[in-house]
Amino acid sequence: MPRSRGDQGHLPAVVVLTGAGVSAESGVPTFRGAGGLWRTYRAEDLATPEAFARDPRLVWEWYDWRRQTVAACEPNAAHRTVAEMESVLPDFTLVTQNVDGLHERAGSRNVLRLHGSLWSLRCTREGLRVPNDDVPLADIPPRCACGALMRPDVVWFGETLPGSVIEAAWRAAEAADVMLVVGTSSIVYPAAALPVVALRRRARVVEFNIEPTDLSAYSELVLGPAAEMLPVWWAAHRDELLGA
Ligand code: BV8
Repeated sequence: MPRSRGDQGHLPAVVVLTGAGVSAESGVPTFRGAGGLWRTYRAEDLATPEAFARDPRLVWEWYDWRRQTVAACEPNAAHRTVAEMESVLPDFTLVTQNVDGLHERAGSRNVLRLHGSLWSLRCTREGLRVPNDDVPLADIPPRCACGALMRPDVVWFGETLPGSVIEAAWRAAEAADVMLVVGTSSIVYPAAALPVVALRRRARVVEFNIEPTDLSAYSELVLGPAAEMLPVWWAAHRDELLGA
């Protein structure tokens, strides 16, 4: 288990980083796996500022379809386990690459959303953010009260992540004693750099995936569906992490 930081009273700092795989068993398509979104659509055709500038209606039709798909899904046991960890561990940080909102629906309260949210729209002129959970969307493409186009409030390829969010995630990774990496292909940066930051600080990195990734050579890989394996791992390690 994690190194002590000297004082005996120190309880381990635990960070959980999730990707699309944590929502797979809820029925939300992943991006790169079998049946993944990027298998059906080309990321550069839909998840870039250029794609939106070229055809905002097409991009919004894709996001409206994704919102409808997610709205029909429920959080799974992995999301619920993460929410329970947050409620009992004194030093816990959840960082997600997901935009589906299932962590929040499972009860997670403090979520560092690296890539934004399907459930927020942003005015392309003023930057104003508007929560919106209409499924389907009333208008496609939606417009702001000022008349300008609204865009999905997500981070597209080639766009920088919200500074405060990635900085908080980076600090948490640097301070982590234990990092659980759940359901991510560890391909997209800067999110994929977070486990490397934790490893450099000699943290214990445990990966939950149905197949190995580039991170697996440096992590403890727990093979199997997250909704099954994460609750089992938490039950086996809860006391250790609580310093019991
Ligand atoms: C940035 C939009 C600074 C929201 C997403 C060249 C030019 C420009 C940039 C780059 C470049 N080279 C690299 C970059 C950086 C680029 C990048 O990393 N590209 C990759 C593809 C190489 N990153 C960026 O552009 C980021 N911004 O760097 O800004 C900058 C700016 C300009 C120039 C340089 C730098 C922005 C990244 C965010 C992009 N937005 N989506 C949306 O519509 O969703 S990325 C997309 O991938 C999603 O957000 C998703 O979160 C993310 C990661 O995917 P995963 O979550 O890992 O999902 P995936 O399907 O890949 O994997 C699922 C995993 O789960 C698999 O391993 C599978 O085995 C597993 N699994 C499946 N089922 C289960 C399971 N595990 C457990 N249980 C199961 N049941």
